[in-house]
This record gives sequence, structure tokens and C-alpha cells, in this order.
Amino acid sequence: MKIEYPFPKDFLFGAATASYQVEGAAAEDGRLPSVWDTHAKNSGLVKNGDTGDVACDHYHRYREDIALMKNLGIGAYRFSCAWPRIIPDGDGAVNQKGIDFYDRLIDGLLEAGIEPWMTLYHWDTPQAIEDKFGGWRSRKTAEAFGRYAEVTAKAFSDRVTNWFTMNEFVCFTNRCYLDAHFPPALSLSQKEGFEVRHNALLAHGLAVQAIRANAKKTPKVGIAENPVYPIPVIETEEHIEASRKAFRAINSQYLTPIMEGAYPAEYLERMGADLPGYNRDDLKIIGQKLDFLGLNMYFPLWCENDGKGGFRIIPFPKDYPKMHISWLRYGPDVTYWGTRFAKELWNMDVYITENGCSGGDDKEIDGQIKDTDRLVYFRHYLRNASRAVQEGYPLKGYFHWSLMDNFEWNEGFSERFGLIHVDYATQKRTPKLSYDWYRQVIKERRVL
Ligand code: PNW
Repeated sequence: MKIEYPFPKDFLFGAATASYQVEGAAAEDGRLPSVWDTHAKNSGLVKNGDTGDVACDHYHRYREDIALMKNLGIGAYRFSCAWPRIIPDGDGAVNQKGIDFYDRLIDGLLEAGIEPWMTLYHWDTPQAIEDKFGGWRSRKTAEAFGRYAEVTAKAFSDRVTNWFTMNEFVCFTNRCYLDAHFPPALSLSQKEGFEVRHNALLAHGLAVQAIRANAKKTPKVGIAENPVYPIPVIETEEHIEASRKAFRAINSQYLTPIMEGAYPAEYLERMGADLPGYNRDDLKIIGQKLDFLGLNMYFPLWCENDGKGGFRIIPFPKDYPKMHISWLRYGPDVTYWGTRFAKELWNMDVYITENGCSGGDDKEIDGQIKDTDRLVYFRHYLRNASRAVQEGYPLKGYFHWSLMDNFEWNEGFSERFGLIHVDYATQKRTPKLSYDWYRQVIKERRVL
């Protein structure tokens, strides 16, 4: 029997980037600094002092990038809109030149037959919002975000149908205000942490309302969230059940209120005396039904039944296989189990909004990076995605992270996630072997 890993005709293949990571043109056409500009320059936490000032210069080279996307054959491009381009001081005047850039990008994509999928927020809060309101510490930031979503929906919804409000809650809440990792790199109290998360969730809900109220044609609204993925160590009912429980429990700070409109009791109990007062009515806004669930999928957590009706996450052995970047443990099963648990818990259409890896990218033959490390990763994560589709789970599309090498946050340019190599000295783009592989997969609609 020949085993294939097919994808149906209407399965959407795409690739993703984010504004601060690729655009550059940091001080152009009225854009003011975001918290990431400040962090890259002043915190000392970004490797080699790298910044997104120029990055991939996508702001000027987007036409060339669209041509590369067209040649790749993707049906959709997931990119993010920079709040500090659209409303540079966060809550004041709208900057027409910022809107003009995304107009050009969107029109170029549509001309190339590629659907624009827009993320409203991929971590680049206007610095002014941090300075004036304390960023996500304040409800005012959520309100300002709602207005930014309204402006954006009015400007682009005649051509953009698919929207993501936020990218990865944990990366702009806990990692910024509790773990001192990302800007503004603070270590606040647990109580303040809850408030930060609550305000961010509220901003998501206000944005969902703003998009739906202002869209010129019926929009589809979702998020691009990165929960952790407990995977059953053995595919038997007892471990599957334990892993599903773990999936909901461990991700309860974000996905439960968004998908169920309530904070789970265990989470509130865990907060204990640190639980601040909060507006219960906000949960109706936070928990509005979405059109799809976007999930970023990278690494697994191996999980087993603990024999007491609960679950146990198994720590990684010392030499567990991982990709180039230190946190990226290999676990291709996440695309299957992530989709399946999301469907079983919340009955939603799922898109994989990010999946990919950084590689050594150090083997060049005849002018091409032969990234067989990325290839083996990509092939097996996609096989598991195909498994989910074949078993009837509602996985509707896949976006590879990333279209091209870019500014990898605190790792600067030292980690390369692209299908396309970028020479930052010359801005020359060169497709890697994995680009050729993905192109053929898209053409034949099966994993090769
Ligand atoms: C995502 N982790 O971030 C982001 O959405 C992208 O902007 C980023 O470039 C990409 O994944 C690769 O890192 C993550 O530590 C950052 O588990 C960190 C983690 C996961 C995702």
C-alpha cells in the first residue's frame, strides 16, 4: 500500500512575517518608535545590539517579496500591521502615509493572486502608549487598541477578509511584565500580571467588535495564539484523555476566557490572594465567538496519565532533539494533536498560523542554502497536519514561519527562520532548498 500525505484542494498554504521583524523603515513616513525600537536600542537584551531599523527592508522591497511569494505558489500571506505606523502616538492622529503602505502591500498581493491575512498586533506597541498609560498595565491601552482596530478595519476591510487580533498573548504579557524578557522587561507582581493579561484579553475583544462593526464586507476574525501542546506519550485513551485535560488546564490564562468567556475556577484559585478585582462584564467582550482559531505550533510537551485521574508533563531528557534555537524541541505530532484538541474542546476551524524553525543554514552548494535540518522538520510537521485533515479534523490552512529570515526578537539576526535567505549587508534574497520543497508540495498538494 502506498502511503501519501495529501491535502485537499481548498487547503490554504501560506507563509508569515511580522511588521517589526521585516519592515525596517523605522523612522519613515511618520512612524514613531514602538516598544521594540526602544528595547532593541537600550535594554542590552538583544544579541549583538541588533535592531529592526532596517531588518529586511520589506517596507521598500515588498514588490520583490511578493514576486517570491507568487513563485512559491502560496495562497495567502500573513503579515502584521504596525500600530505605530497607523497611529504613531497610539491614541492620537491617524497617519495616512502608514495606511498608504499597507494599501500598496495589499493591492500588490491581490494582483499576485495572494490573499492578505492581517494581524493587527505582533508586539510593536507604540512607545507613547507605554509612556502615557503603562502599556498593557492599563485599561486605556485596551481602549486605544480598540480604536486602532476600528481605523484599520475602515481602511482595509474592502480588501482584507481575514483578521487576527493578537499574536501570542504570553509573549506581550507575561514575558514583558513578569519575566523581564521582552519590553518593557519588568518583573511586576502576580496581581499586576493578572491585570496585564486581562487588559490584553479585553483589547482582543474590543478589536473583534471594532472589526465586525466597521468591516465593509463580512470579515472572518480570529487570533494567532501559541498555547503549549501536551502530546500523549502513548496513543491510548488514558494518555489522550490526560493530554486533552492538560491542554485546557495549562492554557487557561488565555484560551479559556477567549473560547469559553470565563476564567476557569482552577486559575482563579491559583491566583489566591493575588487575584485583583476585575470587571466581570469584560468576559462577554473577551469571549465573543470567533470565526476560526489560529494556532502557532512549534514544540511539544510530552504528557502521560498520572494514574490519579490527572496528568503529568514529562521533563525533556538532556539530549532531546532540538532545532538551532535553544527552545525549539522537535515534536512533529503537535500539528495533529493541537488541531485535534482544539476541535474536541471548542469545535472550531483551525489554521496553523505559524510553524517553522531556525537552522544552521551553513551548507551552501551552488549558491543555495541546503537546509536539510529545516526540511526534515517541515516534512514531518506537515505529515502530521495531513493526518489531522485525513482523520476529518477541521484544519483549513498552514502558514510557514517564516517567509524569509528576519529580526528574531532578543536573538536579533542570529537566528534564521526563513524559507528565503536574506543577506542583510546587501538585502539580496535567495530561496533555500526548503523553499523549493514547499513549492513542490503546494503544487502537488501532498507531502513529498
Ligand atoms: C513566535 N518560545 O514567537 C513569534 O510569533 C514570531 O514572531 C517568532 O519570530 C517565531 O515564533 C519564532 O520564534 C515565539 O520561547 C517566541 O517558546 C518564543 C517562543 C515561541 C514562539
